[in-house]
Amino acid sequence: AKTDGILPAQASVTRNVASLDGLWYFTTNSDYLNNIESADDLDINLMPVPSSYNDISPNVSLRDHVGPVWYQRKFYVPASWQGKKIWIRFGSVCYSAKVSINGEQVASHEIGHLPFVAEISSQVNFIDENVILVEVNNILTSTTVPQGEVETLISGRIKQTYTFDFFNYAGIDRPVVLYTTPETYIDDIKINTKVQNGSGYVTYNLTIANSEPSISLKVLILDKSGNIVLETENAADTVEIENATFWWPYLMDPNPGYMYKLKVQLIKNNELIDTYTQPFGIRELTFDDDTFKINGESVYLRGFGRHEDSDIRGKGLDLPLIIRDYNLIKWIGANCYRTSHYPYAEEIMDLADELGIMIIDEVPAVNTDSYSDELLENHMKSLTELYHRDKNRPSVVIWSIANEPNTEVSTSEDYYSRVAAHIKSLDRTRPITLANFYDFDADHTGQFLDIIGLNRYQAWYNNVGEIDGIYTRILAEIVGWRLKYNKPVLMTEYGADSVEGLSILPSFIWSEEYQNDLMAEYFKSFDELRTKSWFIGEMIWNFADFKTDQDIRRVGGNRKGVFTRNRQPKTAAFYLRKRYWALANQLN
Ligand code: GCB
Repeated sequence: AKTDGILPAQASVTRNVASLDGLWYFTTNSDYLNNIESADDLDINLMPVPSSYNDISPNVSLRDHVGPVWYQRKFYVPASWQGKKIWIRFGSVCYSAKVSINGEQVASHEIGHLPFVAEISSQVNFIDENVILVEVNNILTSTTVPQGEVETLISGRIKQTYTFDFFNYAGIDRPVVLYTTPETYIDDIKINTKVQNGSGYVTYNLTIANSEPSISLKVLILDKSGNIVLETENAADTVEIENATFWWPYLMDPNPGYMYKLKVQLIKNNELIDTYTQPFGIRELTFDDDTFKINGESVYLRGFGRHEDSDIRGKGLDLPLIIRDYNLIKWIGANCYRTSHYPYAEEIMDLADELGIMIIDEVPAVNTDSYSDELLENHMKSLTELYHRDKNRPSVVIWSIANEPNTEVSTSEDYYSRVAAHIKSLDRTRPITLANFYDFDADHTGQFLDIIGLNRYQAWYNNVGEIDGIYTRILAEIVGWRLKYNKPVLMTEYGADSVEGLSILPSFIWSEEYQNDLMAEYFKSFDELRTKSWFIGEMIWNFADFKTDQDIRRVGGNRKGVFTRNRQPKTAAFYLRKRYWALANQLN
């Protein structure tokens, strides 16, 4: 599959888009491949796209299925598409996909949560129905990102095991679209911005596929209201926009998330042959040993670790849910979250751009515990693909190259030096971090990072019940990392589980009171640290409760959310809201 030039499908006067979302035939049994419509290995042999398949059925064998499943549907291609290039684009398939059209394989892709496209012009027909079959496989091994292991249980059943703390949902979990481009088309657009004295400097670079000398270009920059602020004719350029409106994070400006558009037009013999409009924001990040700034102003991150997770649909894209989530993020006054522990849907990222929510954009590398060249290659591939997808997003302010890998073993040193060098070879405009779990004296990776990310569970996994030890211990740990590496430090995770409605006084673990009391002690240490410019933010774990694998430490899943899984507030949400709004008013 193609994973660069991965611009989202966009309908325009030169391009068509048709959705393939809806109900697809589905089976876990390859015997039905020639007659999937009669498959009876499950309840109903129809599966919604987009969705994870695991929780759609009451059937445990589907929830815990390991190995391939098949999705199939039919579609027509309009006759008016003849003569154009026809493409198919998947927002994500977890974990790997093989796509065939009318019996011919057109694409394969590995690593979930990332988009891929394939040209299918010569496989589709215009006279009859077309059949698409997608084989989806959820198996994780020691060289997939993330890692997992397949075991055979005493019953003979195959089980996927993994150490990461969220359910290994699988399926076609983001939209599938067909779209057209002309023969010569805009394949990619790259935009970088800088700010100086009220001006925005926009550097863009276009990739035009199958270009020829008779083709000329027009590049327009439009402001949010659609007024043309600039016009050029070059495929690559740096242009100045005077009195630009900068992209600011939520609550740092009355008008956060201001987006411009770069509109590209390809013209041949006075005729428009292709056009694509790329949104972008004008902002510049600066970072050094002591600070992290946006447009020259220090930013303090107040936010969450999150998950794409909800009842029934698992990680499937769900528009009501994502709007609800952003409403809650605004309500609570947060300005940031980390896409723990994998890239989130593009629809979610678009809203972050437009609302001014800063994103720590994380690859799917979570809990890596053994290193190999093959793993390294896949890990770097996930970063490359994430970069291609998200490079133009103003909301992405930090790349996270891993969550809680084993950074204690000496082999991690060489491995992360390469991972870090790889993302730096693609992008030097954004700082990089890693959410760390080990002690500073055992760590081998901080030297390669711009920002140290720390996940800490004082008074929960460590010293449970000892809320009065949090302040001293957290200060000591954070200052220890600072002294070792002399770099900005960010608390990427802290928190406690609570079951909504469980009230216990004096506070006791799992109660809402305990979660609140624990937060209060963390806040004390953060307030002490905030006096230093190098302590750049706090992100509670987690925004909402989420499903995990079965584990005696989990009650229907991880309950560290300040919201429940169906996005209602626990008492912690009101407490956090008070703090985040106070921070916003004080700092900005
Ligand atoms: C962590 C992990 C996160 C878990 C969390 C927990 O450190 O990064 O994935 O969910 O702890 O609650 O255990």
